[in-house]
Amino acid sequence: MLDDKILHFFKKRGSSYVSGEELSEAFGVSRTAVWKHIEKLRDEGYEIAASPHLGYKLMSVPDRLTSVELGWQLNTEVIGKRIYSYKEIGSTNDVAYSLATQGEKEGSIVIAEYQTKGRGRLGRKWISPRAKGVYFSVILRPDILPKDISVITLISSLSVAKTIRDLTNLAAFIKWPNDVLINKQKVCGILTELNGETDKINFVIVGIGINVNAKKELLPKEATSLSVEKERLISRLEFVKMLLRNLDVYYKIFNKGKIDQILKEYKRLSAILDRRVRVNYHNSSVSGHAIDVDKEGALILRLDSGFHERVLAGDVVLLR
Ligand code: BT5
Repeated sequence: MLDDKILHFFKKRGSSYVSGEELSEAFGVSRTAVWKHIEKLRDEGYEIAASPHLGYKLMSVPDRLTSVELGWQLNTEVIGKRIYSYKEIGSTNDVAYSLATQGEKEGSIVIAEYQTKGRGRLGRKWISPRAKGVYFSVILRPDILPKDISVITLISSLSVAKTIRDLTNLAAFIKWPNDVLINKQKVCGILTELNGETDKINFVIVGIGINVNAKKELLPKEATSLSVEKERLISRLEFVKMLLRNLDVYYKIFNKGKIDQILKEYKRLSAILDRRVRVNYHNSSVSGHAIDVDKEGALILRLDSGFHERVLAGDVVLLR
């Protein structure tokens, strides 16, 4: 798209002016056509100064999650090497899943400003207020067995909690297996889906939803957003770029087999370890003391009987 090419041209120039003539020559279009594209970019929220003698200069970019903005100087090795961005989508997980089925490379992401069919686990809904949050899915092809898939959710939740802490200083904690909380309220949910056979993974889709600038009224009762907690708007663009870099780093550490290092950081940010919890799953539940998370991402509970139980999935309720 010419708009994207013009943006790239501006970005490469940094803070200097670009003349209309230069742009028209570079892209083989008339100066009027260049001007029309500049107007279109302005309509999208880009602030572009125009001077009769000097030409155009990019002053500021909108907080939009486009592939051009996200990919600019992202500098990751795997995660986000290719970015598919949408204004509206059913579910980013569904689109990522179908791309992966067609052979899409590991690390590609699908991101959208709005989801009409945002999903949680077990057919639950994920509310995705338009342009207020971050909703994306990453395609991974990890060399692990399907039974160890929880470790991918573990890496992802750690990356989210770390990003929140680094960018906002808010005390984000991870609620096993797939939530991130601030002040005991859910700010992020993760949906990890797998395609594979009993002993082999073809690909994994990690869907991450984060409430960034949504007001309380737009969210479910027990949810919060970064802006509600921080009492100011947060740049979604900055947030996603930082998160993609953190995911890239932790996924690399994981691929080097250093899961111990990840677990150490994870446990420090856990909202449930050393607490009494109930885990609900498959129409039943189990209560106990959360004592550990193991290398496969499973939760270890100490039951009242003294026995240890290894839990692979479920919904955790903090008891006290
Ligand atoms: C999750 O499921 O928390 C996983 C959510 C994953 C969402 C991402 S967005 C990008 C990608 N594309 C998708 O379609 N999905 C992923 P679960 O643990 O089952 O929690 C679902 C429950 O969280 C719902 O039943 C609500 O109670 C609550 N919920 C829904 N929307 C929420 C929101 N925006 N913030 C906080 N809680 C929410």
